[in-house]
Amino acid sequence: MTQRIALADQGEQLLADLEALSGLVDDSLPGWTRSALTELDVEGRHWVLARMKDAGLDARIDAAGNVIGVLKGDGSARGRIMTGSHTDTVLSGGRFDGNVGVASALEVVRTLRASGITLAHDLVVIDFFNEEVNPYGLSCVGSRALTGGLTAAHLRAQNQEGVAFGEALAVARVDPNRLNEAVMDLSDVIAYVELHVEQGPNLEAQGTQIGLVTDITGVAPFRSIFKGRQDHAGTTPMNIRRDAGCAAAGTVLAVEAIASEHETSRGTSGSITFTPDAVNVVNEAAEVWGEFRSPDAEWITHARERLLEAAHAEGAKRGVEVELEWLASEEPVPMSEPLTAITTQVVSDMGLSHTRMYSGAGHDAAFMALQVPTAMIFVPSHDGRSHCPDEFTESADILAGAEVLLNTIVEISGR
Ligand code: HGY
Ligand code: MN
Ligand code: MN
Ligand code: MN
Repeated sequence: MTQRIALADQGEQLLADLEALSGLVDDSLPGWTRSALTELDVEGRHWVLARMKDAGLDARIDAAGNVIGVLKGDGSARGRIMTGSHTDTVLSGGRFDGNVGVASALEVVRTLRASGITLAHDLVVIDFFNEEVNPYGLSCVGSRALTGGLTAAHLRAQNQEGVAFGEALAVARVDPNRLNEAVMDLSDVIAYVELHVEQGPNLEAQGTQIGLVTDITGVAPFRSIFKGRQDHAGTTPMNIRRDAGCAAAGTVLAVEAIASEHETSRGTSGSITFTPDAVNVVNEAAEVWGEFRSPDAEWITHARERLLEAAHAEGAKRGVEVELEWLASEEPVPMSEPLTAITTQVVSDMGLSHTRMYSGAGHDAAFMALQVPTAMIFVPSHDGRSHCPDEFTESADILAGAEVLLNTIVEISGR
């Protein structure tokens, strides 16, 4: 039975940090918005840098915009332990997604120092840059860069205005020509553990306090462009129109239909734009950005083929040209069973109810898991809501999750 270590100051500073982060947002939008590739996000990551330094970490921002702090161990064990998450948000998002993992990692450091506990291993705390899908269709930019997964093709990805992602990095104070300097040799990392809100309904529905993630969903984002002919809405007979908007709408419904055939699959067309987008004009062009998700890589492959067929069929019956490209797709990723067993033992010792579960949300942990033993700890999301202003997690659940993170790291380090 491990001796449970309680958070310093009962987690008061952790909650204060979350409150402060929720104040660094774009107030012109509902909910909480701190999009990557904005001045606000730069301010947010510099706030994290300062908090890391306040907590006694040797901290820096790497060439990919990741904020990285190191708490030296006593050197008696080889290797490093890593923990963290992200602090960027979706548009009109919540204040817990990502932030809970970064604020809790800071609390772990403060508690270790306040308790006079020196780990055997160095502890690396990280706030990953740009975890949420950006206007170039790319997510997990910082964790891809750190794990060597960011490619020149990613930098060429364009937004709806045709601007390449590599050009957009300047606003984030990231130099695309130096990204390779962010690649970290992870061969000595014995564990990466990420605390995150579940963003789904399961824990609260089951009345369970802690989720232990078994695997993280595969994601296949796409961009589709439809080109028809602009016409008068009143004088153009239906049978001679080349309505790009209708071809796009048919494709959106195809995404929904394909994903609805399978219990664990998800299909979302999150962004659709019409051109010229006027009430009395048949749209000449349309653009749909969306994604499929599933724990089953084979299903994703099959769904991609079917959507391509469906989109082209929607175009063909209207004389609309269709282009559909798949963006940075990711396979489903299993978490480390041995590491999850340690976390499970810690949670049991702490007397917290817990369950194993799949993550329908993507995470930086999915990229870390490709190279190092990785585990994720979930805490409940009220009503299962996330990526929306109603996203909410009780403070007591956050503090319990942070304490699990703390005791798991201490257990891994053999203290
Ligand atoms: O989109 C996701 O699943 C994650 O919240 N970035
Ligand atoms: Mn998110
Ligand atoms: Mn997240
Ligand atoms: Mn994440």
